[in-house]
Amino acid sequence: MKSGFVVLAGRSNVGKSTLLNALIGSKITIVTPKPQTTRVPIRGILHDDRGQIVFVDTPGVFLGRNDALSRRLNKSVRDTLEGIDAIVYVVDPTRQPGPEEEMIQKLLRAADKPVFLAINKTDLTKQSDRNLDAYKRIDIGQKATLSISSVKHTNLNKLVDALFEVLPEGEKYYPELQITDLGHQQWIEELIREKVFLALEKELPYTVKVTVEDVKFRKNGGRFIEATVWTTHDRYKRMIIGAGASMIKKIGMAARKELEAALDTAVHLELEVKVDAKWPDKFNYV
Ligand SMILES: Nc1nc2c(ncn2[C@@H]2O[C@H](COP(=O)(O)OP(=O)(O)OP(=O)(O)O)[C@@H](O)[C@H]2O)c(=O)[nH]1
Ligand SMILES: [Mg+2]
Repeated sequence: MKSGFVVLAGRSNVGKSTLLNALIGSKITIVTPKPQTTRVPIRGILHDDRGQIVFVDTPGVFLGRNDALSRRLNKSVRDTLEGIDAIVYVVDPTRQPGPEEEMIQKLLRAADKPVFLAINKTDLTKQSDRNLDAYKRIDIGQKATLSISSVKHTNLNKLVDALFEVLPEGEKYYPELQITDLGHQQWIEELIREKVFLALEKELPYTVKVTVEDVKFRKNGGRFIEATVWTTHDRYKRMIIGAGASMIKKIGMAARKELEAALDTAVHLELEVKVDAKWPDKFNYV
């Protein structure tokens, strides 16, 4: 039996979370077209005849902002690289390599673990043609370079095969039926945060965190969920609520729809928007 921890690392927005979900075959971690979507390392567990791989989705390295939250997100990537067995370094050929790639490559070299370079989004041939060679030239002593598409599931089997080759023999870390370490409450918080990211423009999503205050199970099987959308300023609060509460209603509706589909039951979701200017300074990813 093989078992081990594999970290998915890379710049923001390259598709690490999409890859994690595709590898596990279930939506475990949230995905949006905006950078810094993932805020805490989230585990997805792949079970197979050969053993078990614990994949760790990490926040993307992002140098576009130098605030407390960004610094912690970047630090969390460094921390997850400790005590692991292998790394999948995910790159996105639809964008040119930038300073973030250099920073990540430095971290990966220092981690001194087996690395696989996964060139993602290869389904977007038109957009990626121009940069593909630059990514193929990357040499950080990787075991192999694979062209993949997380959306089309291209070559993901090859990636898993290659990972099993390098993982150590060992006992399972998680029971057979467990596919994530994310708790129910945190899952709901993340799902609402995804809808916030998708609905809000510009810097607004980065001022937001979500907490679930209460989940009640109703007699008929339905759920009553109370959650708070936190932001850092009163004027952001007004924008998140929107004219006639249109924005928060839109966010709530999208979140409720997905919660109902996933839980297969009626959901009553109450969202309140509150201000805590200090939350990004207090933010902790562990
Ligand atoms: N066409 C295509 N789009 C992809 C693929 N993988 C990811 N995407 C898209 O890329 C965007 C970013 O995906 P995420 O999975 O959130 O990226 P991430 O690396 O986890 O981003 P952070 O959490 O911000 O670091 C989303 O719009 C995805 O739908 C792929 O293989 N093909
Ligand atoms: Mg992510």
